[in-house]
Amino acid sequence: MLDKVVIANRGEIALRILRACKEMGIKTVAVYSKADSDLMHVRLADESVCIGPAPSKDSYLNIPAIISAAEVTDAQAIHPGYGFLAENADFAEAVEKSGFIFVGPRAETIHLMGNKVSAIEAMKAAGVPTVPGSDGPVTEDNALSVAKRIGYPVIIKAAAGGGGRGMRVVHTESALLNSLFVTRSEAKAAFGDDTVYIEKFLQHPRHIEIQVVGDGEGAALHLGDRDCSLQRRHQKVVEEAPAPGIPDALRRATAEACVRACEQMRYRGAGTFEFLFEKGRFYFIEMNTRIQVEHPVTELVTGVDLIKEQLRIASGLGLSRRQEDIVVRGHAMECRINAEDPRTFVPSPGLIKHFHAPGGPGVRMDSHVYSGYTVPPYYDSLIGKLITYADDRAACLSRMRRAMDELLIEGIRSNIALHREIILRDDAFAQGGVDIHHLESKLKL
Ligand code: MV4
Repeated sequence: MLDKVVIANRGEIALRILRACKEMGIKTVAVYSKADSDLMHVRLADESVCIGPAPSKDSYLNIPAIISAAEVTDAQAIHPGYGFLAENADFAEAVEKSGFIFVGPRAETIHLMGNKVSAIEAMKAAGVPTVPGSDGPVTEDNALSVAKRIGYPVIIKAAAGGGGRGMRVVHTESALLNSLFVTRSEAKAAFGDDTVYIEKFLQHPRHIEIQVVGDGEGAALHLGDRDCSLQRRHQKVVEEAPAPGIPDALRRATAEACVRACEQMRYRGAGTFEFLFEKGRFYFIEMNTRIQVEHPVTELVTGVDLIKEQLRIASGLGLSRRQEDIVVRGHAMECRINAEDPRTFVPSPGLIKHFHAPGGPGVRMDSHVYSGYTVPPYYDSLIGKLITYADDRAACLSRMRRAMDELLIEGIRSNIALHREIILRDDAFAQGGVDIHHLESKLKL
């Protein structure tokens, strides 16, 4: 097993990684910016190293500073968490070239999945269902014929984009070539790569993703699915596992195709296959090569600690289970708690005068904040995740309403009222299976 790990992140995920390390007897090194010396995981870590000024580009995105921290503390491995450098192939490569273990896939895999055109190509080869589209980069010469074949509306996406960046919907043939030009220019400016591709635009899909783990040597398994359809401006707000109302055979067939893709690429570590689900079919759109914010819902329904699994894999111990050992039982739901105005969504950093976390049966609070903690203005506004688990979805939702009423955050604005008053009281949400537009449509009323 690994002896000492650098946690190259901040906030709740840094604390989550620290907790897993401590339980496994792994020593921890916290790296933090000048704005973050009061973080809970910095206090709890065996060692800590300040890696630079508050802005992310000078600290959590500073590759040499993070690698230096691993060198001076004589650590063996670096866990990137999510966001920041987690899906940066150059970082993964620099970590391994410097003689450390990157807790995640090989740089080559991150690179392959980072390009959405090559990711889709790899998925097709493994039998994962994809969206009808251009089958590779689109050109000014074939765009009109591709769009005619698949039918309007279509969506033009940047190959280097993802997560909602660099896309454009086109409803008519007359608008296609101009949109192609604009999307290409924006992709070039944002990513330094003007490669774009076309897909059929699905108008009312759900966002369902499948969690996988691989040992890097061709063994892989899946841990079921999550429904992340409740989102606003590409920011997930509530996630749950399993996705409600999906036929079992289809659920299993899609997950098994993901496992085959992992086996083919000898995938290493934890990963997520993102799908759109519409009219009874799954369509692959992207793969995330990191641990995700919403991993706890999968942990609660499977009993697998995904961070420990990442650390096991990184240390060369392989997977802790076989597919037959994985059983999805009950239902879990996660509400993201953000330091933001519940009506305007404007970030609300500042002093948390009082914080009280809910408890009781089936309740988990993943948060780094405490009474007297000041949320700095430099990073994203996620300050915690309230997660509930119960035998079925209705009981899980009822438990979430109860737990959300116990959560107390005083001194800053938070989206607790959005959860309590809008989402957790919504009949359509209670029914299950709302699409990706549901929350935004509801907020417009
Ligand atoms: C789509 C789509 C409809 N059809 N692709 C947005 C984020 C990025 N991961 C892919 N996205 C979408 N791709 C096709 N062919 C609609 C979206 C989309 C979306 C997807 C998942 C979650 C929220 C979303 C919000 C708006 C659009």
